[in-house]
Amino acid sequence: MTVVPYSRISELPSHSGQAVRVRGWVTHVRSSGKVAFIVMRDGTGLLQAVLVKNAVSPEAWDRFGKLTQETSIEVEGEVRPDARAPGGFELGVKDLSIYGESPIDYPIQPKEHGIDFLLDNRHFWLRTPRQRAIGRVRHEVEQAIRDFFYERDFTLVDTPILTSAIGERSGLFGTEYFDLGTAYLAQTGQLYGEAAAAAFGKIYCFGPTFRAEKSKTRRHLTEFWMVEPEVAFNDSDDNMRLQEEFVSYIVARVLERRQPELKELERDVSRLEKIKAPFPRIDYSDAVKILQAKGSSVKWGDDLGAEDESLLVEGQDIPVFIYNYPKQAKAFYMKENPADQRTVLCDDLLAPEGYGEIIGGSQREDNHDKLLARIKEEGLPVDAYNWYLDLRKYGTFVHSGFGLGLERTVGWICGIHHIREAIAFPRTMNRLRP
Ligand code: NSS
Repeated sequence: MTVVPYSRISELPSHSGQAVRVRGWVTHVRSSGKVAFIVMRDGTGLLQAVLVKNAVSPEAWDRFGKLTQETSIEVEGEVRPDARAPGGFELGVKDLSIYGESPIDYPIQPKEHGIDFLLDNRHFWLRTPRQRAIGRVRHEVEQAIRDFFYERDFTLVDTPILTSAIGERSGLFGTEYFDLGTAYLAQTGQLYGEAAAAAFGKIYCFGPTFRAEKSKTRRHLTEFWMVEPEVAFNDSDDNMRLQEEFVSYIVARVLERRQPELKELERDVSRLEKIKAPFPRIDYSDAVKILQAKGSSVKWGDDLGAEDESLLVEGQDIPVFIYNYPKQAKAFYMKENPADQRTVLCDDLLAPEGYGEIIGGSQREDNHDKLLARIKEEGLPVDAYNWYLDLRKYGTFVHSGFGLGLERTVGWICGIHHIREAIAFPRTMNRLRP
């Protein structure tokens, strides 16, 4: 007996005229009494499977009658071209089996659902075309990130998630750690990345980071993914060049390989096609003047809020760097600007279309005493930073790096409103399930 091979729906065009078996989930069914249609999906595409009553066993015909949305099934039959079918091919069914039935109260129905309902049912919401498209764009962005750094000979270094208190200013999640007190979930891998840069020259880390920020905005998650390169002997200028090359590469890759997904998302791709390096650079002090002229109440010394960011990118088609912020607005590790000691050598990269900051980067303070003074000024526990200070004691070096937020980048590329849809199972202040 010949065994009919399994095929994924996306592979069917190469099996035209052949018998195959396909496994997946029913999206909908219809029947005219003698001919029945199953539309099913397997994650790679949609398939129309056609049963003719006289051509299948009575048992198979009965099983068709039991199908509901999300029933998991296997169909066997012949692949044939059909211009009207999704994907241009349909399956002439010889046999149908049911793996798992699905009661008719399946929560996600083809109608409008509220966002809380959808998030409560995230495990099912993921099965819908739009969410799948976002997931595939994210997957492509992650692959592009890895390829970009691999092609440029960066070494991937996985930095710890359980840390002693170090990182950014925003809130920390703590957990009991044996006899050593409290361990904190990493807010950044950067400080470890700096240590690794002295070992490998060019590195990046890429993983989940955690911030107990009490912000309920469309740009904040409590768990998000960040990619952080760190390069020995790069200064702040080199750092910005790397960022614009990196962002252009990621967008180009999605345009090249994910057109069907962008179409599903109804993304205006002409906006993305404009994303090419170099990006404009605005000095922070100039940015403040621009903002004040536009009526903002921002004062020199303030960090820029979401509204200010929107005002700054107004009318811009491509991302914009704002660089050299005041020292007091930024993290302790940023290098003092030799040309203006009130500021630090850093940059934020703001995405167009109001998506806001997707990257924060800086040259790092490489002078031991200045760094120590900043740690003390911020009231940070010097003990916890001894190893980090050592990097400035034994062979200090000019170095720079940045962190790109994955969900914000995916949100922008997909053109979605809230970044919680850019991760499979989002974590926010009021959501820990599913
Ligand atoms: O705080 S950052 O601006 N910078 C750092 O963490 C540095 N240690 C990076 C580095 O130089 N290696 O965060 C970087 C990016 C920021 O631009 C956002 O895109 C993203 O990380 N980010 C977030 N995304 C989602 N949710 C939250 N809460 C969030 N916070 C930062």
